[in-house]
Amino acid sequence: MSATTTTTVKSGCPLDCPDACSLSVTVKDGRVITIDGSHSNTVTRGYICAKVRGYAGHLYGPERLLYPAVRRGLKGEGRFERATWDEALSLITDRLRATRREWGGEAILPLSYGGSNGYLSQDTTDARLFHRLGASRLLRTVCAMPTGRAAEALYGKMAGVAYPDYAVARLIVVWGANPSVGGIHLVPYIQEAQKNGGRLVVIDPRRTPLARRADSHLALRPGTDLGLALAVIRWLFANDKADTRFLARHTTGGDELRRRAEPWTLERAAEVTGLRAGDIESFARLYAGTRPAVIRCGWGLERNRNGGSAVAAVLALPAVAGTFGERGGGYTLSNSAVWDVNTELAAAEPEPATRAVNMNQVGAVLTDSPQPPVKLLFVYDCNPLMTLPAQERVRAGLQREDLFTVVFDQVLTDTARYADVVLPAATFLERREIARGYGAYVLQDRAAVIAPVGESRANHEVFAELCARTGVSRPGDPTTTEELAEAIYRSSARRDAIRDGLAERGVALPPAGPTPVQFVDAFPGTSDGKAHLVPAELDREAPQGLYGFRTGPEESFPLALISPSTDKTISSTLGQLRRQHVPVEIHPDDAAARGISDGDRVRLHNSLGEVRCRARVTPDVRPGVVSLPKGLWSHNTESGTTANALCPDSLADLGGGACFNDARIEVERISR
Ligand SMILES: Nc1nc2c(c(=O)[nH]1)N[C@H]1C(S)=C(S)[C@@H](COP(=O)(O)OP(=O)(O)OC[C@H]3O[C@@H](n4cnc5c(=O)[nH]c(N)nc54)[C@H](O)[C@@H]3O)O[C@H]1N2
Ligand SMILES: Nc1nc2c(c(=O)[nH]1)N[C@H]1C(S)=C(S)[C@@H](COP(=O)(O)OP(=O)(O)OC[C@H]3O[C@@H](n4cnc5c(=O)[nH]c(N)nc54)[C@H](O)[C@@H]3O)O[C@H]1N2
Ligand SMILES: [Mo]
Repeated sequence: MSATTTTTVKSGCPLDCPDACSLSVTVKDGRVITIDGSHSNTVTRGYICAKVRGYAGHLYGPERLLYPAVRRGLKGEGRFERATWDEALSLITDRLRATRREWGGEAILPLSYGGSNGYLSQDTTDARLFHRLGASRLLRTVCAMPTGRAAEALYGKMAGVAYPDYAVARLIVVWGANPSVGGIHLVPYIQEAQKNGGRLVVIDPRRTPLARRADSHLALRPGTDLGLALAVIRWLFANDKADTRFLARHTTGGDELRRRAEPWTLERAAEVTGLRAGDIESFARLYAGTRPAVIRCGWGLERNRNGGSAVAAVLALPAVAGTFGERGGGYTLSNSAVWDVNTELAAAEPEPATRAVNMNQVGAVLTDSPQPPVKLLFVYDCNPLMTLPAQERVRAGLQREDLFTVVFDQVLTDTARYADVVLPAATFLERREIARGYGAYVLQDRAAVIAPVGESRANHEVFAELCARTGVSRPGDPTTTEELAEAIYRSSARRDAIRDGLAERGVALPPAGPTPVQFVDAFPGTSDGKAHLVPAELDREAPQGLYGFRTGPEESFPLALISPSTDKTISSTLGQLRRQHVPVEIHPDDAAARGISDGDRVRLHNSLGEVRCRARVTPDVRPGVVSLPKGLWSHNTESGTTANALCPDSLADLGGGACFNDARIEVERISR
């Protein structure tokens, strides 16, 4: 009889979510049995989402990659033959070298995004490898670029209102965010505020769970937030509700902002947003007259042609109305910058000045034959076929016979089926990881909970080995897990606070005081410490100037398609566990006009592609808008294509950001 051992081990979730939950993992005989929340991260409060509770399905499911493999079938078919790590890395090394020799380093394109949000597994030895090979640089633009540009220029990425402080707010505005799926630990604090008489306003084209419980749900047309925010700003100035003292003392650009908001009368905003002028005015009045008032700005509003200006206008609101300076007042966007980790320093490798590729346009780059062409694509920490816009262009690129594609992932994704070589990656439970929240104020450094499943290996180890094999390693490079962790901490301006927190509690918590209060103990990180309401750099960057509202090119498709997050996946991560087909949501009026009933098969199409799936007829989306979630896999629709097949690869006004929520399509019933 063999003795069984069961232990409970602490971990921290690094997946791409604001909350960064602290975890308690039960391990029996080296296998993960259950995963639950702990209290180390104070906002986790002992509970976590169902996705991560079911993460054992990701660790041990049939899609898990257990060893390296080399393609034997056609691209896309998913037929591979097992190889050793040595064979796979030799093959990759040869191809990296040959590509560089024949076409130059820029013919190599590393493609990575949010799969592994941890500090150890991204921008460490991977950056070193690709930078030193002189590879094309990747502009990581699919998410958070417009919000990041706006937040940095206006406030220098000032720390935001902490989740627990939402409980004391008297007005909470949830703007283009859906915390009920995308950061669940904010929700109880919002409920607490409501229980204490606080008001809730939700600004979203869909009736989200919070919109149902809100005092006011402003279901605007997607991509029109700029008009709404400027109309509120105009109303505040016009009705003597602007905080002129605050504006004079703590901001620049207030007068110019007022001038730019001037055309946005309630009537014009109503026309553009599809809201009633009276509802906009009521919201403006409520925001002017309620304290503390906090805005939770999400990412739904950034993903369109005016998204950057929209976010800037939303972030300007607390300055104009003067909601800063008290607990529960101000705004929250991303708090990722508060740890001040300098990844370039940590990797000991500055970015070279090689060709920069906007990842929203990878499909075009792979198919348009730029000089030099991309001949080697190295995909890790992302699933581009399912998460980039213009899916059919991406697919056409991945199908190119003369493209050598490496996919380094934990599971056999739809993208991995197109790989020439697949490499198995270790999950955060199989290696050390340093994970920080971008909503919750927390940083956790946790050791492996189990041994690597199969032959999977950690990113930083594999890229360090590729550095050595390609001959770009240098003496003194931080390379081992311990050296890299040390370099990460050393690069941070907050290293002492982090180290003390980790030593005392195993987690590092808030950067200042109990939690930071904006303009009391968190101030703008701009050059002069003021909020810049019309920053010159954004004004230069936005095609029509900051706060300019771009319309057109004229659309020939009548419905706006949005693709929000769901509680089943994180982007496309864990999508292999969601087996069912997923329907598109359409409003009863739009369905009736097209003879579509609930459950009918429909075809969604525009000039970029098509999706065939079922229709769910529901008033939860506003008329004129259809919704098909982000993060689907090919098995989730009848056609094997997803919303991304319909998403344009055009760019937002700031940061080269994605326009996922700026798609126009038509929907038709498929006759049986
Ligand atoms: N239609 C539409 N598309 C969207 C969006 C949208 O709103 N609408 N949103 C966009 C947004 S917000 C984002 S952030 C992007 C995200 O897009 P991606 O960056 O592609 O993210 P995921 O789909 O989560 O894929 C991450 C992959 O990394 C793998 N992975 C996880 N950890 C590791 C690791 O340690 N090592 C390696 N090698 N691999 C690992 C996972 O298994 C997973 O397959 O999608 C974007 N796509
Ligand atoms: N469960 C789960 N959690 C996640 C993720 C996930 O995929 N699943 N993704 C993670 C990632 S990568 C990110 S970036 C964050 C994103 O976090 P959120 O910003 O909360 O997520 P989204 O679902 O992209 O968008 C939020 C809301 O914006 C709405 N929306 C769409 N277009 C517009 C618009 O033009 N204006 C306005 N006002 N609203 C609009 C959508 O209907 C949606 O309800 O969440 C993270 N957390
Ligand atoms: Mo994201």
